[in-house]
Amino acid sequence: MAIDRVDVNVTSPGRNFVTVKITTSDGAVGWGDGTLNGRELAVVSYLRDHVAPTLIGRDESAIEATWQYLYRSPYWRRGPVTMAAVAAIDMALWDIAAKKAGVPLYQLLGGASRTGLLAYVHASGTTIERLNEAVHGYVEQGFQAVRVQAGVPGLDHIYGVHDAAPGGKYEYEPAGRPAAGAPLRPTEETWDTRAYLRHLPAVFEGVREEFGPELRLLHDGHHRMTPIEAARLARSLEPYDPFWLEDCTPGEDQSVLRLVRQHSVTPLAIGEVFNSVHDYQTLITERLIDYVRSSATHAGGITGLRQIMTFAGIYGIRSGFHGPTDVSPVGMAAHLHLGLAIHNFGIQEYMPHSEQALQVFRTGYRVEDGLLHPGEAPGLGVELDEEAAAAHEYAPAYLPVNRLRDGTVHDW
Ligand code: CS2
Ligand code: MG
Repeated sequence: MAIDRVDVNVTSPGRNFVTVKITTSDGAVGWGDGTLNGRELAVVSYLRDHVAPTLIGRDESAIEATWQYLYRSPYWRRGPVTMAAVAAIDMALWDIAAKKAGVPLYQLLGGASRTGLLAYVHASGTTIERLNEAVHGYVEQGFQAVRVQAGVPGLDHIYGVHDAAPGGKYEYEPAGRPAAGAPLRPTEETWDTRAYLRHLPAVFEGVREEFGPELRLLHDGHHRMTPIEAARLARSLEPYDPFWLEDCTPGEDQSVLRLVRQHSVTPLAIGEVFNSVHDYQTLITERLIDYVRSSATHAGGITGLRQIMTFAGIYGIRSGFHGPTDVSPVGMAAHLHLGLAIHNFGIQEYMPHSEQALQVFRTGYRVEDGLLHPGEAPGLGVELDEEAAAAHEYAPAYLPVNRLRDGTVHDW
């Protein structure tokens, strides 16, 4: 059998998603996620103009060979656009392979290593009190791990920090759409690292006091610190037993984490902006991190992410796959199947998609007592409803720009 069609779907049920549909000559269909937040159309063009035409007629079961063909043959390797495109094709081919075998994908990846995947959810609040209210809502639902982000006195707004709406409904959407008639530009936010470093230990103290020692607490530093600032933060959080500190420095300079490690035993997680195993070489071989944050969607699909996890496993480093709402339900399913199968699973980020998105993507995965499971449907277990998707036209949206108080563009 062979690949007959490669279609690229762009839909925007509340936010943008790029989805590949591969159809084979015997009528099998597979879905893959290629969503790259704020740069979606670059991936669409890469797929439609440069990838799809080269795949027609290829054996759809040759997944590894197709991955290598897409990775090596264009000469220009890696990069987020390329690897999101490779990811979408790779997921769709794995989806087809598992559907043809009549099994959920995790069975092809080695079978289940556990009964469910420990999930962490996002709680935030402009004050510690509001944050604790949000955490309570999740604990009541049975979640055992929560990422805590809070407002900082003196800063108007911080990325990822919102108060839950009355009734506990919590919507988090990282990319912003300009108001009607406004110029198409990212919004701007102001950042002050000193104020943040002073305040964050009090946030952890406030949450620990309220919830006791058992609840796992995570925090995302969003690449905003220098190495010495990151070391200070990691050390100052130690009394509150953090599960991890994520993206404490910009990840591209791998060696800076040596300095953070010299000063702290707070576990570190990094990699949501990485797109290949090579981005992790120093981090993994020197054991500078504890958790791999990549997503299948941005790191070459199941094949790419599995390479990273095999390498990480040799060094005892575990998974913490990126699971924001900008990874579509198809990408999320890929994480659940891979996470269920690999030995070195750690934790799975779980930011539930909106009702609107879930009317377009029909999912079979579930969460029970804070544990995720991909379900038993053959393949990935997620289907795109193309008719429902067609009702939501693409609308550009951008992640914000972060500036210091004097206007200097800052990392985030
Ligand atoms: C965040 C993401 O989930 C996370 O840890 O860092 O929300 C991230 O900001 C978005 O994926 C950016 O598109
Ligand atoms: Mg993050």
